[in-house]
Amino acid sequence: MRVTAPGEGAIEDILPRKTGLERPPVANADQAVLVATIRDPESSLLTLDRLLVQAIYQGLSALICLNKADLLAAGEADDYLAPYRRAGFRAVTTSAVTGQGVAELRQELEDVISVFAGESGVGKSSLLNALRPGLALRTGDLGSTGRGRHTTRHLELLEVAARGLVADTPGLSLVDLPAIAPGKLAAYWPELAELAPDCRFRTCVHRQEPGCRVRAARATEELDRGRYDRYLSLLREAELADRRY
Ligand SMILES: Nc1nc2c(ncn2[C@@H]2O[C@H](COP(=O)(O)OP(=O)(O)OP(=O)(O)O)[C@@H](O)[C@H]2O)c(=O)[nH]1
Ligand SMILES: [Mg+2]
Ligand SMILES: [Zn+2]
Repeated sequence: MRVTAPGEGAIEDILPRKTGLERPPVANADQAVLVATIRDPESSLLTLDRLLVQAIYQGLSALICLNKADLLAAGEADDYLAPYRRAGFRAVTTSAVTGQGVAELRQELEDVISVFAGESGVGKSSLLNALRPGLALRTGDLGSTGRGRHTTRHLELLEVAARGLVADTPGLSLVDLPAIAPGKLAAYWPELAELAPDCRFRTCVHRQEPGCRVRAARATEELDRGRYDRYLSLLREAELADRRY
């Protein structure tokens, strides 16, 4: 930008961006770290799946971070993450309180630009504080509703790992699905995309078409039911959005 008069400026050039997240706006990010919790708050799996679709759509690699491990019973974290790991997603379990998993998370942040996303109150700012003691980002209480209070209100880019930059973002509780044609949604669902070539119809959306390999996999629980059901929810949304245009 060039200043043309006090308080005025002219845009001279617009540089191309590698990737752009619509909300939050972080240009040139490589990786999305999607923070979720099972308890205090119980974050929504539909939100997590939505964020995964959005990350893949934006060309970002995705890392799932299940935080507040200190509030979980043995085995709970692994059960929660199993369907995601089977689908090929990387996942870490952390606690910003005890420090569990923080070294592993730091390793995943090296050499890339990451953006933290997830519902308010899941501990995004707390994790960054744990990654870099002395950072002292503001963190919030869970309000009387047991959900977060949107403590982080602006975006900051922080160095928390070797050559690793991270953007702390205000909590995402409602993320609009990018405009994906219903027929393309399964392409953003790795475990569905893998089975889809074996469906009878090339245009199969894996709901009730005959000869659907995905439905067959759901019946035998080869495919996680929750993930499949949430795919159907987002498929419905994509169809409704499609009809509006
Ligand atoms: N028990 C437990 N509490 C945690 C952990 N991480 C964060 N908290 C608490 O959860 C609350 C919310 O943490 P924040 O770091 O502010 O959450 P956030 O995701 O940044 O929230 P927004 O900025 O509102 O999006 C605070 O009271 C933290 O102390 C954890 O690993 N275990
Ligand atoms: Mg925050
Ligand atoms: Zn199918």
